[in-house]
Formats: sequence, C-alpha cells, structure tokens
Amino acid sequence: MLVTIQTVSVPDIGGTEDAEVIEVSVAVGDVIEVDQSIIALETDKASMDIPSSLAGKITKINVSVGDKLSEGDVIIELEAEGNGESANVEEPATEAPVAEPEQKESPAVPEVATDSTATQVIDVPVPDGAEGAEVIEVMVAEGDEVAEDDSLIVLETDKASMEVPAPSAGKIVSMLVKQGDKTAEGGVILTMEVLGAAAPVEQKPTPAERTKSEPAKQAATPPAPKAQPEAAASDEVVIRSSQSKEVYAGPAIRKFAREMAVDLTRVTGTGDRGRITKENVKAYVKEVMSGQKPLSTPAASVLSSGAGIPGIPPVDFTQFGEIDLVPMSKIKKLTSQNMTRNWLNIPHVTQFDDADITDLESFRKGLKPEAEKRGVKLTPLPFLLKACAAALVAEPSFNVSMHHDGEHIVQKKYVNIGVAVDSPIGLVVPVIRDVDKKGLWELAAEFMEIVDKARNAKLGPKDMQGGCFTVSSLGAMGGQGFTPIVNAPEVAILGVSKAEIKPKWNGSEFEPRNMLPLSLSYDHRAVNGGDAGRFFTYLNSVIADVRRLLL
Ligand code: CAO
Repeated sequence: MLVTIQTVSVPDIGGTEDAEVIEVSVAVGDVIEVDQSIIALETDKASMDIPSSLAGKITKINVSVGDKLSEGDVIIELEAEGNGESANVEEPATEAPVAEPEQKESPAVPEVATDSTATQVIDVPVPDGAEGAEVIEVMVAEGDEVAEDDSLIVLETDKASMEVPAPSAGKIVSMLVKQGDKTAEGGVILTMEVLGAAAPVEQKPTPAERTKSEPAKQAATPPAPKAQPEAAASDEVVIRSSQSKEVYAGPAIRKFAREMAVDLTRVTGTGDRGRITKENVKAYVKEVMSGQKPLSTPAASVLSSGAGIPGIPPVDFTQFGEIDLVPMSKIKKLTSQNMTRNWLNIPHVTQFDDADITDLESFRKGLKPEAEKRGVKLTPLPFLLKACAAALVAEPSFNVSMHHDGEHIVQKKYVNIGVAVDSPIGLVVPVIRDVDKKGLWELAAEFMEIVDKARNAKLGPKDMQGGCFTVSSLGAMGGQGFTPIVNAPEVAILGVSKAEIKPKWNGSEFEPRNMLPLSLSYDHRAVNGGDAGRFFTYLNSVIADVRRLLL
C-alpha cells in the first residue's frame, strides 16, 4: 500500500467567500479519520465544522485561526493511505452536494416589472432543510424597514442554529411565525414589501436551490449561504451548535462581540433559554463604559453569572449613602469563585445532630496541665479530627471523590483532613495528613502549627491540597448551626457550632449534658442518605465516648 501526500480543501460552503477560521482542531502529526473535524469556519451568519474527506497523518497545516478561506483553499496536507498512484494528488475535500451546472436551471420566475419604484410583496420561506427547526429569536416586527441581509429570525435544531437573513431591502408586512414555533416544509416566515421585482432571488440562488430543480415559486429565498441547516449540509459541513461553546449565542452575535472586544462568557443572556442577544452585548458595553460594571475578571464573571443563571444586576450603592470600595484579597476572590463553583455544581444535603461531649470535655480538661507542659493548646478540635478520621475509616463511602469522567468514584485509602481557618487574609483550609495514624498530642501540635501558619499567611499551596474531608468550626464564635459548603473535590464537610449545656432525657430524668451542634453537608451525587446516617451516627458515638477510638 502506497502512502501519498494529499490535500484537504474547503468544500462548498454555499458560495461564501472569506469565512474566518475560528478554530484549528488538529495538529501536525495527528492521525485523523475521514469526517473528523479539522477546522471550524465562521461567517457572519453561521459557524461550521469542516470535516476531513481523507484519513491519514497530517504533515502540514496551511491555515491558522483568523485566516479567511473560500471554497477550494487547501486546509491540510496529509499522508493518506491508499493505492495512490502519484504523490501530491490533490483531492477535492468533500463531495459538494451541488449539482452539475447543467442541472442548474434558472428558476422560471415569471417576469416581473423592472420599474425600480414599483413595490411588490414577497414571501420569505423557511430555508430548505430547516423544516422542523424551532424559532428561537425573532429580530424584526411588522412595519420594520430592513436592509438586505439583515437577520430576520434565528432557527435552531438540535444540531445547529441559523439566522435567516432578508433576501432584499424592504419593509416587513406580516410576521407569520413567532418565537417557539416549529417551521414546516414549504412554510413562510414572513412577507415583506420590496422595491422592484423579486429579481435578486434569481441572481442569488441558495445552495439548496442549486441541488434541486424546483418549479419556480414567486417567493424570495434567503441568499446563500446564511446558515445551512444540518440536513442539507450533512454531506459536507456540520454546522456547529452554538450550545457546544461556553456561551449561547449565534454567529452574528459572536462576530459583533468580537468587533466590540467583548468576552461573551461575561455577558448575561436574556433571550430564550439564556441566549445572548445583540441588546445584551450593547447593554454590557454600556455598563462597562459607564463604570457601572467593572471590566470583568473571572471572579466577577463567576459572581455575576453561573450555569446559565441570570446574573445579579449591578447596583449603584452611592444613591443610598456613603460607601468605600474595598479591594478583595486574592484569597477572598478565590474563595468566592470556589464557593460559587461548589455551590452550583454540588447537590448538597445537610444533616444536623447534637453530639454529647460531656465526657470528652472532662477528659480534655483533665489533660490541660499535661498540654501546658507540652506547650500545646488542647481545644475540642483535635478530638473532633481524630473522631472524623475514625468515621472515615469505618464508613469509607465518605472518603471518596467523584472522578472527572463522571463514571467512577475515587475511593481513597488515606485520611487527610482539612480545617477551615479564619485568617486575616481570608478563609483558608490547611490539610493535616494521615490523621488516622496520628496520636492526639501530635495532632494538637500540628494543628497549632498550621493555624499559626494560616494566620501569618505562611501556608504554601501544598499545605492546602490533598484533603479528603473538612472540618469547619465556628464553635468558639457561637451560633446553633450552619450549612457548610462542600469543599470539592471532597464530598463532605462537618460544621461545628457552639457547645451548650442542654437537658437530655436519660430514661428516667433530664440530665444536664454538654451538647455540641454538628452539621454534616455532603455531595448527594457521591454519598446517599443511608451512608450519611451511618457515618454521622458512628461519628457521634465516637465523640460521645472517645474510648471507642481505641476499638
Ligand atoms: N463550643 C464551645 N466552645 C468551643 C468550641 C465549641 N464548639 N470550640 C472551641 N471552643 C472553645 C475552645 O475550647 C477555646 O476555649 P478554651 O481556651 O477555654 O479551651 C475557645 O473556644 C477558643 O478556641 P480557638 O478558636 O482558639 O480554637 P478552635 O480549635 O476551636 O478553632 C480554628 C480554631 C482555627 C478552627 C478557628 O479559630 C477558626 O478559624 N474557625 C473559623 C472557621 C471558619 O471560618 N469556617 C468557615 C465557616 S463556613 O464554612
């Protein structure tokens, strides 16, 4: 079998000239399959993946992002396997579904007046192949004057979104579709009054028209290529779904945003299903220019919008009174991003219980003289860490992380526990390693050391990595309970509130007991309620009787 160098060129993209390369999806040396996407092209009306017509190893890439390409331009060269009789055979990239020129009959549109002042009402039909698409945006209204190529509506299928442009300048007479409608074969989108005859229609046949020899209709057809519905394009190009990108916006909006240097991930879409409209981009620019919105940082974008949720509108607080604008520390900004990310990504469940620490506290107090001698401060926290480690060993279903492939759970065989520390620079979570293997004194000393490091901003990134579980204690500060946010990729966190003496029924009478309010939040994707119940019960039993740690 000979290996020949062949080329893949831009296929028929509906006659569009100068489509911009917005993505190169392959690299020299890649071995690609037939139909594998190699680049993405974008016009002002559509973006589309260009698949390779050949399989083989890429030896050269002739284009880069930003280049403007037309049909026939060479995209890549590759060593293609086959019976190649000669090297450097240039192959047409893809079979364009355009019929032979002979088949291209001019639609026999009846002669119409050429008087440039005469007007005529024409139909703008559903583009070929777009039958069954949903109307997701209507950009014009009856009475609107439009220029040729102005977008009229946006259609969307499950694979692509496409804008239908005006076939010529004119005035919208009647809108025959509304947002949410499904288009029908042979359907009409709107009627419009145009100057002169429908002559431009014949001068600009669509690719779809060129494949068919349909009887002439007295109807305008959107000029090529605008957006090729995937049905018509399946042999040559697959139109990129706008949802496959991070933002939900059509090609024209993306182009407009690029011209305005706007990062669309920072714009909140108010269109159907959060789609970004031109008005949204303009409003964003206005807000930035007027200082209402700071030029967004990633942190700000997380704050203003997440998971397609409408952002919180900016407020000019000065209208209510005097304010100071205090810059956030780096840690605070990171915490804000992480909390938002964890809150939005993790389905949280929080369970509450009171642990009886009466005996633990008398044991701890009894150890105080020895603690002083050792130079350590023995608060309830090292005991809680030890109890959590024992619970993680006894109930390993809590010592896991979700694997990023979404198909596995990572079961950990080590027990590292993070402790939330309220430091002057913000909330930090240093991690104590192998808590299950350490004695109480060792833990107390290490805990003091990391808290000291945290409060003096001396923690390095490594000190805060590798946790399996977190303990967040507001016990010294007060409060009866709170719902802590899971610290991903961990799947659970224990919130500790202020212990109080409470009456507890011992079977024959109420007894004053020192009760510690605990709240256990967990990621319900990884942990189910039964596991949580067992974990919590075990944890409380160990806290209530620390002798159980010896078992
Ligand atoms: N109930 C009652 N008293 C408590 C208690 C509790 N749950 N926890 C601690 N105390 C007592 C301690 O025993 C100590 O008293 P003594 O000196 O008489 O023994 C006193 O409160 C002060 O404790 P401490 O604050 O020095 O130490 P700690 O081990 O309890 O906590 C630390 C250390 C670093 C966890 C804590 O200072 C801290 O920063 N917590 C903030 C956590 C946070 O911000 N979490 C985020 C919340 S949202 O997830």
